[in-house]
Amino acid sequence: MTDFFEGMAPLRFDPEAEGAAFRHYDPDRVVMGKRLEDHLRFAVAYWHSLAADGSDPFGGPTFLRPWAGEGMAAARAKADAAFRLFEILGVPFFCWHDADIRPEGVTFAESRRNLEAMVDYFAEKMEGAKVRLLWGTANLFTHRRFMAGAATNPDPDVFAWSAATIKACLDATHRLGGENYVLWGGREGYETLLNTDMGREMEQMGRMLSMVVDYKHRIGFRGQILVEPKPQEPSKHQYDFDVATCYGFLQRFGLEGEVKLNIEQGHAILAGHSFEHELALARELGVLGSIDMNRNDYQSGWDTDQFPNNVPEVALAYYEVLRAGGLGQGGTNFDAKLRRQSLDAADLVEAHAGAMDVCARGLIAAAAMLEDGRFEQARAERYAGWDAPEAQAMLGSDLAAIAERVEREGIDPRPRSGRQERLENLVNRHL
Ligand code: XUL
Ligand code: CO
Repeated sequence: MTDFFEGMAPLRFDPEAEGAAFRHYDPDRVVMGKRLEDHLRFAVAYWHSLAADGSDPFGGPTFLRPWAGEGMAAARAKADAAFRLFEILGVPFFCWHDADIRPEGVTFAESRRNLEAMVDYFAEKMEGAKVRLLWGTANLFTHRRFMAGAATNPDPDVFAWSAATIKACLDATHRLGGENYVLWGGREGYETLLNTDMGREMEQMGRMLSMVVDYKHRIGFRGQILVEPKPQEPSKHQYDFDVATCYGFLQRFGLEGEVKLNIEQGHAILAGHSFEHELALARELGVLGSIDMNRNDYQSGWDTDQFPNNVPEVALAYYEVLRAGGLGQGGTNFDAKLRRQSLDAADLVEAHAGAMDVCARGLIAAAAMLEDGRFEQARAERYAGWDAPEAQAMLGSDLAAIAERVEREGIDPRPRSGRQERLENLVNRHL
C-alpha cells in the first residue's frame, strides 16, 4: 500500500515556516520548570483520526482511506498509517477503543483473538517508536447488542459480554503499558423512563466499575481507571452526567479513592457547564485524571468533536489544570475529528498541528497567569476575613452562638467588589 502521508517529514517547531510546522508548540520549551511536551502529554485518538470515514447521519463515507476494510490485513495497514501519523506529529501518546484497532469476529473469542493479535502488532511497532499508550477503552456502544446499554442492560448476557470485553481491553492496555484505562458509557442511560428501572441499572453500573477496579489490582495494572462524564448523546440521559454526578456515584460505591475522571470539553458544554468549571470541580474533589480536548459547535449545540481553536477558552482550562498541579498520569487527548470535506493527509496533520499550537498557547498563557500572582492574590484577599480566629471558630460553632455574637458585636457586613472585570482584563493581558 502506498504511504498515505507520502513525502511528509516529522513536523518541526518553526514560527517562520511556510508549510506545516509548529508555530507555538516547542516541545522542549520549559514552562514552570517542565517541558511543554511533559505538561501537555498530547495523544491522537485512533477512532477519529484513523477509523472514522467522514460519514454523518445524513451521508455515507467521504474519506475512503486506503486502509479501509474489514480483515486483519486492513487493521495492520491502518496501524501502519497510524504510526506514520504519530511520527509526523511527534506526539508522545495515542488512545484507542478495541473496535478501532481490530476487526470484529464472528464470536466473542474471535474478537478477543483479533485484539490480542493487533496488540502484538502494536507492541512491535512501539518498540521502535517514541509513542506510548495514554489509554485504552472498550467500545460498548456501536454494535446493536449494546443498544440498551452495556453494564446497565436489562439483559444479563449483555452485562456478561461487556464484562468480558472490558477484561480483554484492560489486559490489552496493561500489555501495552497504558497509563490509564477509560470507561465512557454512551449507552449507560435511558431513552425513556417508561421502560427503565433506574435503581437497578445504576446498581449494575456500580458493580461493573467495582469489578474493573478489582481486576486492575489483580493483574497489577498501574494505570488510572477513569470514567468520562457526558450528560447525553447518544442516550437521552446518561448516568455519568457531569463531574458532580460522577463523584456522587463513586462515593456511593466507595470508589472515590480508586477512580478518577477523564473530562472532555464538549461534554462539559453539553452538561451546561464550562470546561474550566468541570476541571476546577474535579480538582477540588481530587478526581482530575485526564482531558479530552475538542470543541463543540456553539450554534448547533451538538457534540461536534472539532479540533480546539479558541486560545482564551483553552487557557482558562489549563489554568485550572495547572492549579491542580498538572495532568499527572493523564494527558491531552484530541477527541476531535476532521470535518467531512477535509479529505487529505494534509488536513489530518494540520488539524493536529494547529490544535497542538492552540494548546501550547493556552498552557503558556495559563502559566503566565499563575506566575503573575495577582489572580491568586485577589482570591486570597477576597477570603481574607476567614483567616481571623473568630471566623474559623464559627465553623465549629452553632446557630444560637453565632446569633448571639452577631448582636453582641453588632456585626454589620459591608459588601465589597468582586473585581470580576479587572480580573477578566488581566486574563486578556496574558493571551
Ligand atoms: C464520546 C467520547 C468517546 C470517549 C471514549 O463522546 O468522548 O470517544 O472519549 O469512548
Ligand atoms: Co471523549
